[in-house]
Amino acid sequence: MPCSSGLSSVRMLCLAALTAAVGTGCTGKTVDDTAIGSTFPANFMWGTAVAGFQVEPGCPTIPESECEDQHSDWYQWVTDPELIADTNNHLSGEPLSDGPGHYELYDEDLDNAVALGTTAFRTSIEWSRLFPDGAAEQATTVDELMQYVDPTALAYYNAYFDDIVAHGLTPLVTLNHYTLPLWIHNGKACHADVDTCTDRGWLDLPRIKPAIALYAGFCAQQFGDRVDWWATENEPFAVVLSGYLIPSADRTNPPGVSRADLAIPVAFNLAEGHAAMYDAIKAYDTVDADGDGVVSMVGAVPNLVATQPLDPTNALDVQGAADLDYVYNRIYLNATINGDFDRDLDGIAEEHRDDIAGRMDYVGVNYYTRITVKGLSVPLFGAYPKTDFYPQVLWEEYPAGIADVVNLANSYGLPAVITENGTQPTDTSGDDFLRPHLQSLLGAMDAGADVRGYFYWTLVDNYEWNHGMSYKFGMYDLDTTTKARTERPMGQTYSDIIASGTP
Ligand code: IFM
Repeated sequence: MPCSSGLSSVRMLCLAALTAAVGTGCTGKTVDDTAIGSTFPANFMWGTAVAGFQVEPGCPTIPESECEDQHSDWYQWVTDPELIADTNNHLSGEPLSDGPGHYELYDEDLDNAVALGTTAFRTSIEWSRLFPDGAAEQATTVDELMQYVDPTALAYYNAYFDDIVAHGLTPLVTLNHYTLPLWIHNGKACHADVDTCTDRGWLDLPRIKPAIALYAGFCAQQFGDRVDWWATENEPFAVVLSGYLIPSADRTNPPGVSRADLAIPVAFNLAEGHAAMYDAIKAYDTVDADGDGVVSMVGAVPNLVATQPLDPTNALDVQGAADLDYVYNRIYLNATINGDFDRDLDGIAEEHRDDIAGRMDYVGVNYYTRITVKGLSVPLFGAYPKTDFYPQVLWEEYPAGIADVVNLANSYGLPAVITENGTQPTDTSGDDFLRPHLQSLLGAMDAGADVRGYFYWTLVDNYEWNHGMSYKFGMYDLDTTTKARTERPMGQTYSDIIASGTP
């Protein structure tokens, strides 16, 4: 993927610019010298991050029917022959069996995480693994859900969280890392006709909100004795952009449609989903797992970008950069933290929701990139005034921006956790990528930023959504045939930084 783009149409450029974060190796190193000499706090969470759908498949001996969760919208999206055959969906068609097989090999992966010196581990639970069929929708309480749970999945997660804790790793658990059960979101049917499909996922708020809240409450009830750090939703803006607004070669999420009239409501439905999950976790996680006096820390995980005007002396560009920051970074945070809903994206929140506000204990920040924009005199999406930007420089790794995004999170009065930051490592990425980002992060903390942890994306090469295994972000390289993991040179740099507390 290029650092800058000469794509001719506004629409094509935005397709590439606004989809989910994928860093690909362009550098814009800025090292904050104030960080040199200071150290990260002793209790700082050092981790790596994975997600169930991406890391579980590929078991060496467990049959695919158990190793792969075959009941999610994403399973359908990447395996359905008709969807794959349609090149507009940009699906690699790579079999999930090429994945790392974490479902079977998680103990080895946790050993590897410990070998790096990490103290925490971010992973996710798959809703469709616990509740593979729609019968679960008959439950009206968390306790009733137990009769619909898949016992194999429940046993798996219990053993999994036991093992994470036994490795001395603090779990940070995402409840919704994109995937939804097929019974609540039939991405193929909605891709074919989003107006008439019946299992509509985030489009059907009255259905998904209570269902996802019960699922969250169930997880909190079952696993809260080992988990204190919860993340409700991963990269809600990516769900919106790549699923409903501008699916592209960079990322297509199911249902992969281009409908601004649906995309914006989905963004606010995700905010409502977060709040419902937050309340359920608070009600059902009653155990302080690590004995630090805090029973639960519940946040969401937006992917935040650093934004910059193409020409800082051009008022339109300056406004465009500010508006990209508003739409990409702030809409969801304003809604979930302050209860302020700006449904027409005009910069003014017409609606305040007390039933949504105040439901965030920390902001999980996925940080990958800076986007440089040209301002537009008319909005890209006519009905939404704040969409008056035209991305020019894309996927630029920009270490200084990590300070910008934690300061943005802190500006809401909340601590930040870097829940993802990563690259496709080369032999020099320890010095080119990791150190500069962590120097900037430490510089921000020296200047007062409240940041509780850093999770590198990712531990071992995994299934990068529509791209399959072709994107390799791992601290550990994966041999897709033997499933052997081999530490990349950046791993040693990470270990050194963790051991010394100094980047
Ligand atoms: O692999 C993804 C992850 O699932 C969400 N954040 C960005 C990563 C790299 O693209």
